[in-house]
Amino acid sequence: MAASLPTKTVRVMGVVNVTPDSFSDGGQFAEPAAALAHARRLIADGADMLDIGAESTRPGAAPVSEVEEIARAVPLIRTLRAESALPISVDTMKPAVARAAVAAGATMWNDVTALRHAPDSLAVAAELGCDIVLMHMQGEPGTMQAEPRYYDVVAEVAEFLAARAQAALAAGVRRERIWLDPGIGFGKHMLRHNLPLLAGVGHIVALGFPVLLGVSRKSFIGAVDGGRPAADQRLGGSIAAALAGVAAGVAAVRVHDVRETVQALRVWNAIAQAGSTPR
Ligand code: HH2
Repeated sequence: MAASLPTKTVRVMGVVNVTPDSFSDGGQFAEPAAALAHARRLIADGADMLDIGAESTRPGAAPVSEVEEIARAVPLIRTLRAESALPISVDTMKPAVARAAVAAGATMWNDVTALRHAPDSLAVAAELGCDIVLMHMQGEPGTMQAEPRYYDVVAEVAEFLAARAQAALAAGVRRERIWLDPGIGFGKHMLRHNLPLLAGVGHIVALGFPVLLGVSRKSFIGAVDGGRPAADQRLGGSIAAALAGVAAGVAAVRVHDVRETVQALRVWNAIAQAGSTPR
């Protein structure tokens, strides 16, 4: 009898950047056909959800108009929704883009500004009724890496996220819709802030909302690895950092390399199950 595959309890969110300038995949999927093929590949590789982004958040990225962002993201979301029931997230700070994405079939709004970008962000989030990711970022994408400062990065990020969750609840977002994300790499010094924040991510989990963690291919991995490997040469470090989050209880990891992450989680879980089974 064939053994069944070990399950994985942490969800894997596959990243699809329909952008010419993302730091992580350098515009490989900017063309609609390439983005669709990539999304299908991530689903086949075992993604539990997809995150569609049409504007890069890396420092120095060119701003994208609302119209352009919708034109890049919405047809892809519509096509994917027609062929799959998988949860689809839209990575945007613009309420109008979130609204168009949800109308096309997205089920989650991933906002790196934690609903602070536009005056109507909170109200639109409540109205849409979809899942909402509230992410921590110090400063603005363009300048956030200039001189990030914290007294206690873990406490400050936790305090910020708790306050944004309260703001969302007060605006009418339902509690079970709220996700939190510490925003690794967003207004954080490469080693001085990202590493302690990852080490303390359990304090974010303890706030009582599901936590999404995005460490995949980020610069701090290159910095830890001394020689600054390029973004697509950071897989080992990405998996190590994701597993650190898993150990602390995160609910989902946002990754570029879905197949390898799913394998890592299956092995992680198989070991955990073996440890809890009487010998
Ligand atoms: N990281 C990136 C973008 N969006 N959203 C959440 N919730 N958490 C993250 O850590 C996060 C995010 C950056 O990665 P990527 O999408 O690959 O790059 P870019 O913003 O340049 O498109």
